[in-house]
Amino acid sequence: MGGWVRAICAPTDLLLRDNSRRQIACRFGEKRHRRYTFSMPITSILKLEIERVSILDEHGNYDEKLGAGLIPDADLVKLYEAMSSCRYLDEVAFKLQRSGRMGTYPQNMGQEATSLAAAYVLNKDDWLVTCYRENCGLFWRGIPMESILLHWMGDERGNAMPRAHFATPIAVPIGTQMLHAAGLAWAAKYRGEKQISCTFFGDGATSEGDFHEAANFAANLDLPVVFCCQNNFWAISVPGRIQCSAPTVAQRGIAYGMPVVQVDGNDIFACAYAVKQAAARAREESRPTFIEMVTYRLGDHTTADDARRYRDQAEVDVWKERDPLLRTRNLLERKKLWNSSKQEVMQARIEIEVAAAVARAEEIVAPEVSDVFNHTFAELSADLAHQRDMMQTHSLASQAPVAAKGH
Ligand SMILES: Cc1ncc(C[n+]2csc(CCOP(=O)(O)OP(=O)(O)O)c2C)c(N)n1
Ligand SMILES: [Mg+2]
Repeated sequence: MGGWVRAICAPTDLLLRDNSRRQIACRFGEKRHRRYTFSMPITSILKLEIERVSILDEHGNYDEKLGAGLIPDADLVKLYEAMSSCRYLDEVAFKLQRSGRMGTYPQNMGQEATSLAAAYVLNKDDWLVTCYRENCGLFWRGIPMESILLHWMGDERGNAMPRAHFATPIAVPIGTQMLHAAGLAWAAKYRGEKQISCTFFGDGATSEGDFHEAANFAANLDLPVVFCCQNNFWAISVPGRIQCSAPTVAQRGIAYGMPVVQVDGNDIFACAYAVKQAAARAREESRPTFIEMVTYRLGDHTTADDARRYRDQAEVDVWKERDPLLRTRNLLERKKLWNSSKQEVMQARIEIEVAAAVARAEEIVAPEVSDVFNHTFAELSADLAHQRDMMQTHSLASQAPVAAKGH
């Protein structure tokens, strides 16, 4: 683009600016016609870089520097045992469903390291706001195994998370829990407490409106939230590339103005590293962080699914090699902290623990039908009390209806 500009100069040498903000010098009184060329260089206003953290990879490489002081050896043994017992519960739960003793169940297999790492590095009173593949982190917090079993057996008492564990009930409606996490963090900030919240969700959940609302609130209001996205590449049968065109899920966090990082989600060290940093940022600066934890579910989406219908066994086989349990065990063995006899002893103990949890879940006394009324309101209204009482009789006519109040 270009054109002509007519410049009549002022008493002193002066500088005129043409439309393109180019400076034209001329002397007093001089009439000039100058040929000029617009020059509007395109500038870069934002350059993005996303860091990826890996500390213990599937080949056994371990970064001593990044891993220093992160997980002491004694704790690593406990974390490995926790992942192993969670994995065994998964196997048992699958069989319970197949034998008609439990409803639909989503196996956690392959994703154990993510939530466990978070539960390990967070304070015990930081909120853990999960969806349905975070059993390992919940157990580490102290949620009893039978709670999870009861939930999937359709017994709501499984969702009554003891208040002391600062965990919210399992969230099956995709995405809802991220908003709860933002709300809990907002409440803590409002009260001047140092408590933060850490929420888990899948890659598919980042395509839900709830994610965008939660992320926007958290970033705008400076809320202490750690967003942990478990990118397992699938939302049931929908591959990630169909529901998100961006090369990383992490950049969805950048869009809302929060720091992001991608980690190897099958590496318990990398997950712990990222959550620790994010938790410090949340606590000290009251800022949210988005962590993309790249992982893989080795099982079907749930027991109602057959993943063989939409994904190749070759893909599953690659991820079996990257199993978080396998690589943690290999590291422990290299450090002479683990061997096959310890494995056998642990396995025997786990089998007893899981069997006891199954027994507790199956032997729980059936709830009263009236519980549906008794635990919904602090004070039951007259018409609801009437409904409850009528429900317990065999005849609708056996009691006179109470006059409805207010409507
Ligand atoms: C609001 C809502 N929509 C749809 C579903 C059905 N649904 C259950 S799981 C799922 C996919 C979730 O994928 P992702 O968030 O990646 O989690 P993943 O199961 O892979 O861990 C869908 C669509 C649901 N539970 N809730
Ligand atoms: Mg997914």
